[in-house]
Amino acid sequence: MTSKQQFVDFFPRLVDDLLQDLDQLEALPESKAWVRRALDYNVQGGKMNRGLSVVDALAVLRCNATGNAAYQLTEAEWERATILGWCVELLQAFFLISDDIMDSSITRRGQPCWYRQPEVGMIAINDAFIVEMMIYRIVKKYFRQDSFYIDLVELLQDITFKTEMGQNLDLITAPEDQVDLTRFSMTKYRYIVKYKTSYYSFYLPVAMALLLAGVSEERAFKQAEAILLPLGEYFQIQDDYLDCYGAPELIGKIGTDIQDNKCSWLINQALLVASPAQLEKLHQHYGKRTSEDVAIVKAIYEELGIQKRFHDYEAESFNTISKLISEADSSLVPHQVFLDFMNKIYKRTK
Ligand code: DMA
Ligand code: MG
Ligand code: MG
Ligand code: MG
Repeated sequence: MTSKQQFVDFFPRLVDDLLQDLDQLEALPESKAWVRRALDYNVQGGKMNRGLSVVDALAVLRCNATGNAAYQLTEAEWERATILGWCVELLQAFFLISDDIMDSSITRRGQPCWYRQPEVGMIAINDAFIVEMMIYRIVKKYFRQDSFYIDLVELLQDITFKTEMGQNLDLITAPEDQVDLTRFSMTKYRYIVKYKTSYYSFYLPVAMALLLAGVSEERAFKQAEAILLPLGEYFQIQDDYLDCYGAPELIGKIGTDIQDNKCSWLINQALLVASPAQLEKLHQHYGKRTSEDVAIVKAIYEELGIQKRFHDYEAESFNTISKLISEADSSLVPHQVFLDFMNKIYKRTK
């Protein structure tokens, strides 16, 4: 497993690259200072699971390809995987800056959301676009000569588009001041989550590692997708659980799903088992901003044993995904790639 510290220590080098690149645009010192601050504020400080997974997955793929279980990535291999890992983290920052505006969130990674910084406000929208373009500046600088360059660019664009469509459905299913719980269903939930979370958080890092490892077989990518999308669903269900029951000091953010009228796993589970009287109360109090409304919704979750339902789901999902992994064709993608990912997130509290 790669050391997180080494990965983190590489970031300033990329920031320097990116700022140097701005010279081509004759960027003024104040612009460069702004971009540096936006990058420092929004890209660092997360768990970095997504970025680290590119490095970890490449390490497993190289062990497998060389037939040497103790194979260590060369400096150059490590660096290329680290660069792409940071590209996933930049993509994540781009999504989170905008997600926090759209979700009216308060904190992220233990500090105020970027758009809530007094001097930032809606400038954050353009900052999100800038952070997104940084990905392509980096990819161009480091991978333009590679035969997979266009595949990599198309992969990033395709995954970004999928995420945006997922975010769109997440948002239009949760209109403000228009609570209609009949809009929600587990089917819709699964669709939202697959697109808004699983592709970019789980499939993308492994797909990047496959490209770096020189894998071009479509079947390998399909195999990765078949396991990583369910794993992503499990991850987002944890995210929804933690939104309500997680400790803000640990998750670094304050939950807003109930207030935001979100089609979350918790409300969908509640809708499956609520009595007519409980349903009526949920209709009345879900998607409202006052702490009294939120408390009533949480009390109904309690009555319905939603926390226990989650823990049961978690155990069951671990079994289902472990089975999926064990049945996968390891000549396409070694099982360890998926097991590493699973270990990073199983029973997480942050
Ligand atoms: C996460 O949805 C999806 C993206 C693309 C950021 P979310 O709003 O549940 O995320 P969070 O709980 O981190 O705000
Ligand atoms: Mg959000
Ligand atoms: Mg959101
Ligand atoms: Mg969430």
